[in-house]
Amino acid sequence: MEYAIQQSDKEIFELINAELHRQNTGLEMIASENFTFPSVMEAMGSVLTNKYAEGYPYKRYYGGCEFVDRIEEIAIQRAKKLFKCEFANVQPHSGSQANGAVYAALLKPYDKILGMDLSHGGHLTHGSKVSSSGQTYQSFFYGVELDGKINYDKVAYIAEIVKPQIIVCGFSAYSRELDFKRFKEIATSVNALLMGDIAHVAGLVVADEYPNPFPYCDIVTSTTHKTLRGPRGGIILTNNEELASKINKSIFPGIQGGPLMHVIAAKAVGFSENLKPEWKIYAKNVKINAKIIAEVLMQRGYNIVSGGTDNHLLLLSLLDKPFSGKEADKALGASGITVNKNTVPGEIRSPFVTSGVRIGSAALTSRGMKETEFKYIANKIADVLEHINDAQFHSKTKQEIEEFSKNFPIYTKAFF
Ligand code: DSN
Repeated sequence: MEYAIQQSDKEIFELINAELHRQNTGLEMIASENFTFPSVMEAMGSVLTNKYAEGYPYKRYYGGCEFVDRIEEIAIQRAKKLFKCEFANVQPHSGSQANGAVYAALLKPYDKILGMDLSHGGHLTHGSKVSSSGQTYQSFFYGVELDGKINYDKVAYIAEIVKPQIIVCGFSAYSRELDFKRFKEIATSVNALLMGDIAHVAGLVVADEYPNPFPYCDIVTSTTHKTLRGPRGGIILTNNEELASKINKSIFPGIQGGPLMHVIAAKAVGFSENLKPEWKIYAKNVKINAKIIAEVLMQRGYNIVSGGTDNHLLLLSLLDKPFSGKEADKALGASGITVNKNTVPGEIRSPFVTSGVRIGSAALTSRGMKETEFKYIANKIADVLEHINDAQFHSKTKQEIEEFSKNFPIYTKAFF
């Protein structure tokens, strides 16, 4: 037997292999997902998982940290180089932890957060009432207009009324560029700090394919696994030493315990990929491919929120169609195309049903798919939606997709 787990836990071994098959034979188009590098997975599966290292490099509460100190130091140096900033904390376990730590560092309970409305493309951690960000702090929201774009004059107007301590600019479902400079002007005018959450677009930012939040944002948070294509995790960046010190304390001992050293090593390995010249080509292709999907779907009579995309994602609005985002998600899933249902501006359905579908290009670009393949896929999406209730059509499409996917294998094994 090749792996210990094969013998010790056959049930989980088989399920992990089933997931490998699913990833290889379907089309992964969830905008927040990607296929990370085998080298990143090797670091994640390494002996580093055994090590406790509370604290920060060379200032730990445990012995035996001489190697993990160097690893974390390298991850920090690479993050700073990549994002062109002065301070980086690479310990957040996730993007949500990163955001929570920033709030805990810089706000008092009941202080005010102004963020993008979840149903307009924001994120739970930008003040949603079901998240601690909306329960510990008073949260207020700006959104998009019916054209799907942010109206900055309106953001300024809301900020003037609310007078928040922190303004969050960032999103999980917005396909246009953010004007970080304008956000900073608004934040300055009300004496607020500006936090940029670039979880979705970080991989494009580091390739200069999306505006850089620095020097405008006081703090920048991100995940490392979306367009950045590294391991699952978070980071916090800033140019302000005082904020960096507060944020470090907020991550540890504030809200986290022992850092995940295997993931921090994997972040370092992922950053080294992001620093290579090839990364710029990847990021460029991610954007080109997202545009192709949007163009084909519009040609096929579908509405794309804001009329297109400037990044890796697009939001298909089904408000004018006789079916919901949930039904579209289900039909596409049955056809081997994985997306997620998503609310759209002017939403008339619940967040569990929705009138939209969010589609991303990052993962399939990692598989080496290009213009021809993305045109084929976008047409398949339109075909499936035209046969929304035809289970036979879905299963025939799934077979075609499986054949098509075989030309773009992503992993030959499940364990690294
Ligand atoms: N779950 C992520 C997304 O899909 O955008 C955000 O946390």
